[in-house]
Amino acid sequence: MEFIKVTEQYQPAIALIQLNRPKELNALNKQLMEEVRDTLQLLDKNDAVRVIIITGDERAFAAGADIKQMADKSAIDMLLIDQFSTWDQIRKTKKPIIAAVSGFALGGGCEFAMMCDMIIASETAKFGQPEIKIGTIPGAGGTQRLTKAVGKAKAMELILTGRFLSAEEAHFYGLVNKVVPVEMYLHETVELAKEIASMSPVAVQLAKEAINRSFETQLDEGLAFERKNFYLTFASADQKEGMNAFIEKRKPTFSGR
Ligand code: DAK
Repeated sequence: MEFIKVTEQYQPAIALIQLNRPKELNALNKQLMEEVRDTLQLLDKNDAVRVIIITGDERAFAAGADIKQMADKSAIDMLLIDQFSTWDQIRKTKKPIIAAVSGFALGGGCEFAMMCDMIIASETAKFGQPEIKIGTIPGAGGTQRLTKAVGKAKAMELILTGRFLSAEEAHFYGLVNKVVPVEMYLHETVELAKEIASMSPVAVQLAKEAINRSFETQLDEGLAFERKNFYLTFASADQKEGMNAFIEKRKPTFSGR
């Protein structure tokens, strides 16, 4: 891998993907996103990994898609390169992904963080969709996910002006789960990952899938989907283990079956 670093830590079952183009503020070029996609597909199949963390470095999570790679492209070039299929595959990851964000999360970087399931931010994090300043608009979900996260008025302001949202504001608007001092953001993310990794991975996967459904369906359909996944947990050894452990007053050990 040229543009990412991957660390797998099986005790607890966590994998860390670090975006690694520091000089370019982790600008997301085509190859970097393909490396992320390939890694996520492998991690999704690896039973030893239960939670995935994606991070950048202190200065930047990612300052956007690589403007230098896009600048001279035509609409048809963009259509044929079809980077969206890579992003769509990333979105299909079944295991929970937590973004650990410090510094800039802009444009595609903000969209990438929002594609993750949760965000832990350092106090220095800055979120934004500044595409308007370079004559374009968000293309990887920014107009949809940011609006759902922060509401219409704030999303309009951010996307139409390109202004940045501080970590504190991002927390206020519900875009991020928690804001911590910069020296703590990775540690805090690992703590959250550990807690999730101690749960039944089957139940975690089914819950993630059901939550994501709420963005795509009306309530009736979403509730029916949730109900099916709820029934499905009763087919798992983990549900038996979890409920028996509660009754026997002991800690459950989840096998992922
Ligand atoms: N692309 C390429 N290079 C970038 C970059 C980017 N997005 N952001 C920063 N860099 C590079 C800079 O060019 C500079 O490189 P050198 O000049 O040293 O070679 C280096 O990183 C350091 O940046 P600065 O010197 O500018 O650092 P400052 O601290 O002064 O400023 C900044 C930091 C983050 C405010 C500034 O770099 C900046 O405004 N960056 C651009 C932010 C931006 O406009 N982002 C949105 C880009 S458009 C798609 C998926 C997604 C998207 C599109 C398509 N498909 C699936 C098809 C998303 C589009 C975008 O994200």
